[in-house]
Amino acid sequence: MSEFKCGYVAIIGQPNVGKSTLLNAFVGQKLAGVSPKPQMTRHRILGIKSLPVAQILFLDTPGIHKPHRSLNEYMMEVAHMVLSDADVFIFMIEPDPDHIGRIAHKDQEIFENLQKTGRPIILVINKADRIAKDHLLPLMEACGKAWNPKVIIPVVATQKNGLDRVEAEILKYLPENPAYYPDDQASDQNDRFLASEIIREKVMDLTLEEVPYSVTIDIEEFKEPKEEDVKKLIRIRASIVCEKDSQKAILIGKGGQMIKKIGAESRLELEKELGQKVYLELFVRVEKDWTKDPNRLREFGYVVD
Ligand SMILES: Nc1nc2c(ncn2[C@@H]2O[C@H](COP(=O)(O)OP(=O)(O)OP(=O)(O)O)[C@@H](O)[C@H]2O)c(=O)[nH]1
Ligand SMILES: [Mg+2]
Repeated sequence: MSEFKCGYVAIIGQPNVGKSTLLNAFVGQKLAGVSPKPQMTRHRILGIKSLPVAQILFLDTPGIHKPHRSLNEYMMEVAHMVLSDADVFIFMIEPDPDHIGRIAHKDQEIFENLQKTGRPIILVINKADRIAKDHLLPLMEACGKAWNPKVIIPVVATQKNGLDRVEAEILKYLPENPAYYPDDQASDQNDRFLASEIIREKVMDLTLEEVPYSVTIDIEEFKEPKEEDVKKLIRIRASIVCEKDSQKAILIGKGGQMIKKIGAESRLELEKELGQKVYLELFVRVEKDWTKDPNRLREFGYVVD
């Protein structure tokens, strides 16, 4: 009989390819924020999938991009740290409908960095629904020729298509180890983090240009309901922290419309994910240029440990 397996599988790729969507799909619950805009994920996010024969520890990472301020440097440090922690890589790319069968230069760079680690790479082409089937083949051929990966698996993460194949492939390379976590645990993050991730996701969706990239969420209070509380409300007080007064004005909106919308959408999703009623109090606060200030970054939890 083969031994139990457990190990870390890092999901690596350019911003916006669908890494967090895949993580959430594998674990079957929302752990990471997902956005149509790039650079949603800022931290390493662990998703635990327990099976009878193995425990797969997925690590979602910030999309690989060129840093241009301290916050982005932090994000790239996280991605690089995960490179050294992982036993197996899922290297995720997405097809470019305008350049059939062409590998992006940035993907070539990422692949070369992964290859240097000497660990197994499972190549996943996500968003296979975005192109015609006969356009997928030239890309698979180009990847096979350029990278000679162990396997190439087209998936549609939003529809959970192709995930079984990816899982079967992971199990081939996962090291023999006892489970690191209890089998009913889905992550090492708490509900406070989930709250900040969901609120920031709504800011990403509802605001434009530089605003989403200038925002962090400060959860000032997160109170579970007390025994005697008949309504069983989770009370959350949070601030959307931005960098400039002009951004604050946008986040509040005319007559407070924007912050109301962010609050209402966040509350609905929080209630769904936490399975409880939520009372959410939301504020906007300016902390000048916090994304460029290492001390402020640390205060807001952007710390590499
Ligand atoms: N059509 C299609 N869209 C997808 C698929 N997977 C993800 N998306 C969308 O792609 C966008 C980016 O998804 P994310 O999961 O946030 O991407 P990410 O790689 O984690 O992005 P960063 O955190 O910014 O690096 C979202 O709008 C998703 O809904 C897919 O299989 N098909
Ligand atoms: Mg992400």
